[in-house]
Amino acid sequence: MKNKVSSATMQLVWGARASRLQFPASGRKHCWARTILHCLIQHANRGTPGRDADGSNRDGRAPHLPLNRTALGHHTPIKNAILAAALSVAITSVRAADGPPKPLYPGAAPVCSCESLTNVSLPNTTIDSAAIDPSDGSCRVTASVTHPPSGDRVKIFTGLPVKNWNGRFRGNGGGGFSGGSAGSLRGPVTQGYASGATDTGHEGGSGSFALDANRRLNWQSIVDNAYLGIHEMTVVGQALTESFYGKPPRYSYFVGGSTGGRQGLMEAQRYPDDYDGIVSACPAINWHRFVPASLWPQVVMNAAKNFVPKSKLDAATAAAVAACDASDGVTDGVIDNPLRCGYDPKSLVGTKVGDDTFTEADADVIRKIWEGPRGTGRTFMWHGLERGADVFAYAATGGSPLTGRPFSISMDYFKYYLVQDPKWDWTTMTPAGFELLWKQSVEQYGAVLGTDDPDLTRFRDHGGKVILYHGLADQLIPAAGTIDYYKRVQQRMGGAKKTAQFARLFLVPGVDHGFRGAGATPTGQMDAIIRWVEEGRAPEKMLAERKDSNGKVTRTRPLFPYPQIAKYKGSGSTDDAGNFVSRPLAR
Ligand SMILES: [Ca+2]
Repeated sequence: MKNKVSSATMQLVWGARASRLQFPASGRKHCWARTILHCLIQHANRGTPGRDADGSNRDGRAPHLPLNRTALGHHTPIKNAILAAALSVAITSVRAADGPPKPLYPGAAPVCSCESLTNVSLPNTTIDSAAIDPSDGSCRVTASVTHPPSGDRVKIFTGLPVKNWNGRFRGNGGGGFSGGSAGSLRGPVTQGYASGATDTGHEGGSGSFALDANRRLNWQSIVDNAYLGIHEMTVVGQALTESFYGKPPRYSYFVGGSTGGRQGLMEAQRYPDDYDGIVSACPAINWHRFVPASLWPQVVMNAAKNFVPKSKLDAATAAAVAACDASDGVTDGVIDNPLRCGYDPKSLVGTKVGDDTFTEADADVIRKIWEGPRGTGRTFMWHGLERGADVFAYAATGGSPLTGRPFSISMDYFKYYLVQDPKWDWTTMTPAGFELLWKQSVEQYGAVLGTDDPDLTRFRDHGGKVILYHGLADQLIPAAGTIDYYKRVQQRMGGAKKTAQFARLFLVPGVDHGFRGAGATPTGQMDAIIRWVEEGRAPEKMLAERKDSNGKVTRTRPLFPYPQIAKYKGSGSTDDAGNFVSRPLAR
């Protein structure tokens, strides 16, 4: 909340409150007196650029995205399950290694009852309920925000610890097309955070909200999901926090992976005063490019009339790992720098994979998947999956004979956002048609969903800090897109050193979209961002851990800020982070 309103406005507000608004002289204090203050703050915040009256976005900036369970039903049950699980792990991994942070206001206690928060008044906002959650004793508030004249309804969930509030607000992100859920509040609230989440205007993980009943684009829903919902959640959540404790959160943090990672960077780009610290894991930025690009493997297989079975895809991935594993100095099943691995699957041609034989046509499909989509004249469209990542996530097949099972989020995006036909048959699309729709996506949704604006000046000047991290075997969002974005931030923000003063990217070898795999999983991100924001201690490295099935740590590795990467020094245990040093990542 700090720095959100000018000091003059603040003085006016506090002055008004002191002179005209009084808490009841006896009994439990009520929250209504805080309401006026928050109305004014809300109005100040709503001035943030972003949306015209018709709901369209014209300011050239970008906001948010998602990856979650989707409603492709029979098309993609397996991938949906993988994705949902991966996202849950990704987000959990942000929490797991961190203990509760130290309280900023020791002894802080509510100044009013939980139930009285229903009296808080905010513009275009209805407080639907406020009650103690019996399972954890926290105060849970559900609110709805609308944007007249639209009849949209963005649901906002806020959790407020009755005891041991640590003085901070934490916003939590969603996954896939899901903006978020109340379920994400439990962990942060237990650690003493006032915490918020939102459905960004629709329930579930389908992208169908983008179309109305007449198959026209529902721009209000698109914009709510893209960026408005998260901002509203932040404004309402911070206001409720101040109402409940009688003081605003001293610091605010946003944490999310995948779509949540995009939501965090969207906040930094579009609403730079909302948060002091952002943890952005495997962010689904570049949405307008990477989401349509994720259909490319199916387009390739469909055009070649060669749907490659999972066994052959896995064989190619294993062969690539075998070929490039040792080049980083440690044979551990991990390609530390897949950007340098040029393994060609031609060496597999003629070999047996189960009862099948790997063919030149199979090799050609896999080459094109790794290369990524290319247009007319082989022009670059987007990055492919890195060697070592699970190719099946994009190139899933099933049935007999084999047919394609496109990635559900990509499929929804094509059907609802691009083609505007829920019954669209993707198999009728040629590579040329794919290129046209990809270009449409870039032009139509770049400023809305792309979240690739490298200008973080306002966020930096606000004092904001952001930690990004991305698995180098991510099977759903190629890390190369995040590297591209970070390099663009460096160029825009005055170079590598100046950028590192407020934004750092950590690449994580050998882990997927859920930060699982042969590599080690990052830990301590929340502690790191708090230290950076509150103590000015920038993260020089982070620790990644690999655990066995009993939870025992069997390997540690350091992670260094891009463009540095950990390199084995040549002696000592390769399972001990102490035996690795920082070296520049080569491309
Ligand atoms: Ca290796």
